Amino acid sequence: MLKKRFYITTPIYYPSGNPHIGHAYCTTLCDVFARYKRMRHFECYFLTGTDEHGLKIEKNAEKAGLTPQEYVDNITNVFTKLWSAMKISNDDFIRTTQERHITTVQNIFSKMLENDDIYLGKYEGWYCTPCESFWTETQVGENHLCPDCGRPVEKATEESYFFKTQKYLPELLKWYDNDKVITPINRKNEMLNTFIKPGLDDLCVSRTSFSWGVQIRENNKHVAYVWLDALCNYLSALGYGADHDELYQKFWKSEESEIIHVIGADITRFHTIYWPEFLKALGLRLPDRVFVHGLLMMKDGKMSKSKGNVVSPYPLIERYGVDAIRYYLVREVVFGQDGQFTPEQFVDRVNVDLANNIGNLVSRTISMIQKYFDGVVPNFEKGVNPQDKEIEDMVLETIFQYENKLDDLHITEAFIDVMNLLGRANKYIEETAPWTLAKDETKKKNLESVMSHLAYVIFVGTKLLEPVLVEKSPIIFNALGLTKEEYDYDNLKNFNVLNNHKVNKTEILFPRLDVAKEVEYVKGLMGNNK
Ligand code: ME8
Repeated sequence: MLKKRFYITTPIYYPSGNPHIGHAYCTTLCDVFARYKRMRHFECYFLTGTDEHGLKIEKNAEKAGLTPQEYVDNITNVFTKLWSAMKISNDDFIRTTQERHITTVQNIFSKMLENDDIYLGKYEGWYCTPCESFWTETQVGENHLCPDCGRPVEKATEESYFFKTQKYLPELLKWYDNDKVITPINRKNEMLNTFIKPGLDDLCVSRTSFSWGVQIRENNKHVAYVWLDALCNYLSALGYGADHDELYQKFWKSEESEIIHVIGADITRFHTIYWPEFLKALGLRLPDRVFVHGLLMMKDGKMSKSKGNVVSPYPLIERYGVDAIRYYLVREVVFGQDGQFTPEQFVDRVNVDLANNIGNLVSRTISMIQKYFDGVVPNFEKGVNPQDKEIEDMVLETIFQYENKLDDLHITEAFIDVMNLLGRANKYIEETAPWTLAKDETKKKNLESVMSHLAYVIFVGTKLLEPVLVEKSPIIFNALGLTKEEYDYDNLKNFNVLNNHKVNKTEILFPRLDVAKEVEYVKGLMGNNK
């Protein structure tokens, strides 16, 4: 069934330190998917937010001499400011300290208790505070280190509620039968081999040793385990169980909605084992896809707040513009694999792809149309020059591949195809040598065709890049003389869209960077996350 609606979520981040480029990576990916779907006239709901409860936050707040609420208010503010600076188009921002969320978690907990999915027991095990995760003896090994983050764990014993993980295991495995639900597929195998086959323990879903959490109605000594609390955000933001639940009906309940969670590899277990089980316990449908992206690493390993090796996106945005950062993130880190942030690659991407491939193509084409045709794009005619058919076919093939790849979440590859199309257009200029054609009156038709083909390829390439290049694409459309109605996605395959349009000179779209100087500058930012 072709789904017409699209619900996409980022993880809700811990406001336990300022956001870094790793968070920006995940949020940008989701933003690009959301913008792509909207561009194709899907009804889309894009959610992000912050995960504000738990022991780690409570401890951090104490250290800072603030109440937990003051502490999370401050940092959440930094997150929302960053998203607006990065032109993130989220439809909502959920905070787990909001009343709407707290009520939903309490209702969900009550429902699970009523259904006998949760029981009261005693917990003895190892706890990793930074990850807010319990581990068994075997999982932490001899050295008592957290299997996720490698930091020391602490012994914990307390009365706790437990979720019966075996009860919904058959349904979980049925969901796993579909190879698309967890992408890339090796993540699914990892879950099966590491957690499911050795035997899933019941999950501890409440804590009594601290109070900064959602209080359980039935037993006020307990707060909900922060992961149960956090995962419910995907429902609470839609108004699940509330009086006004239109969004829930539209984007979760309706089979017409495609539900996609984008997460980092560090939190796969929660999203692909416990979350689907919680949903089954509530009798709800499961997400269509959980997309696990790789992590952005630094030379000394995973970029993380506690290691202090993080890069803040702000100074990058200020110096290079938001499009450069967005493009780098989407293009450089192959979706699903870990990527390494290096200043050299960053500067290279801006120069090679943005300044040369796009910027140059646009400015050369506009100047030539002005010089040879008084700024008016000649009418499009097919197949005049020997290379024209190849260009026409390549445009249609690129659009086809782009849609298939983005619909299947292969984001990096989709944008590589678009860059290849623009690269081909640059080569087409060299091959057809318009400056030579212009000297020969009998070659006028050839020259017209080169210009109309170039203008059209720029339109298509820019439209396909629009979800990434949010600032520069309207400038390019304007340079081509297109109105908003004309540069609608539905016009993408209309070869004649630019006929007789008056072009305008643009500013320099992406200034070429001085490699040595800018590499030094970016190096200076590393480790500085203010
Ligand atoms: O885990 N590279 O929050 P969190 C790429 N609150 N992405 C990175 C990254 C890196 N170096 N570092 C972080 C939590 N991320 C929970 C989530 S969801 C119900 C609760 C991204 O602040 C990546 O998407 O630790 C990762 O999964 C997420 O931030 C974790 O953010």
